[in-house]
Amino acid sequence: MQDSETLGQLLAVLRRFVNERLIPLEAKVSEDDSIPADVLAEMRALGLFGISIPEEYGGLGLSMEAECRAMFEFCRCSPAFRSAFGTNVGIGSQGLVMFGTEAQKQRWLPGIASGEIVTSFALTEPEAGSDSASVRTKAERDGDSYVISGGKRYITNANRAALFTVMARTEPNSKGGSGVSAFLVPSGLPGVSIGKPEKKMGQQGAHICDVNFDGVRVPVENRLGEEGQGFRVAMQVLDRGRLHISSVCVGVAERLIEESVKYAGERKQFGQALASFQMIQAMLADSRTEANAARAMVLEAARKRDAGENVTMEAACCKLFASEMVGRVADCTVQIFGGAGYVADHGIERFYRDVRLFRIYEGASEIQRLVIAREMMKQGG
Ligand code: COS
Repeated sequence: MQDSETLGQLLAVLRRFVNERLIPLEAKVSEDDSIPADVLAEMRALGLFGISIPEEYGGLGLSMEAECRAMFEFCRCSPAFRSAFGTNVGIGSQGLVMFGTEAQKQRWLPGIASGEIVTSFALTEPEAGSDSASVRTKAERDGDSYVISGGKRYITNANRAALFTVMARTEPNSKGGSGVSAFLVPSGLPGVSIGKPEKKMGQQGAHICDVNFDGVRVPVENRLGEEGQGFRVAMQVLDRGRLHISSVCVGVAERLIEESVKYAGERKQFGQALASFQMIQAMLADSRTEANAARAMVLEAARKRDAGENVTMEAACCKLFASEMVGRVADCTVQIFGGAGYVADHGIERFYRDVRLFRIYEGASEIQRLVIAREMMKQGG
């Protein structure tokens, strides 16, 4: 789906769905720490689980630019809703899309696109967070199988996942990324166990869990890419994922700006609307400027990626700027709402907690800076 008219229709449908269906449910989802099953079914029916999956495998086949535009629109609601399909669209499926064999794609992608299969990306470990090349989970070759053992940490959607992309070390004596391979591991295999969802600062309704692999036997056909190529698979998946998350940050910022403008127009102090005070106007203007800048950066990087260019540096720039931007916008929003921003009723404090994660997952801000600087040295600027 690449023509602008069809994309325009999708964006209009998403706007209506978010406004009418999701925003009214935000408080309940947060309180219950769960998204109702009928809402998940509606998201599946809208094709959201497969927006990035090629049409030949049952997805909507959006370009990166179109996917980012869809997220600008969809993410005007609690980020927990996006998380329900985020792994299917991003880090849980894109290794398969980019590096999968035709047989692997035929087997898994249609179910991922429809949302029948939830996917999850298992890279992080207790001792391998930002230093993701130091994974200790091992995969030992045994005839036509690999036997996987090790523990993964903070894995998004693990409790709902039917399929994991698991990064595991196939060369036991190797250090760093070179001895790591990627595997497609169905969650129903003997030896896979999932921990309880963690209690978190925000994004209730989205879940992360530990996952343990205890002698899990997977056939050689489930290896994704060549042996030893798994870290590259992970990094390329993350390059793309970082653009996706950046567009999520822009969407959330748009919602917060809308809320701020509305509240500043309605709320009166000293006999005037808050919006008439220049110190409030400055916060609104700064938020608008930064959100526009992030939007423009994301779209430019997405277009480059669609044109086949390497966007490692651009994706890291976007993730760094957009995640920090939405943090500042959320802070201004709390400030504009004042006491009402701090108490739970208006939901602003919930967004303030929710957006904190954007500076941490899919590569912390410090890692984005490291990636940017390294690429600058390589590229000479
Ligand atoms: N695309 C393709 N290949 C890449 C790549 C990319 N974006 N980034 C790195 N690689 C390759 C390198 O070319 C190198 O290959 P060779 O060994 O053949 O030279 C290999 O991967 C190792 O890369 P590097 O030396 O840069 O690894 P480091 O351990 O020094 O650093 C960082 C890697 C820190 C950038 C990486 O671990 C990272 O992104 N960490 C954050 C992880 C993260 O985002 N976690 C979030 C949880 S997952 S949701």
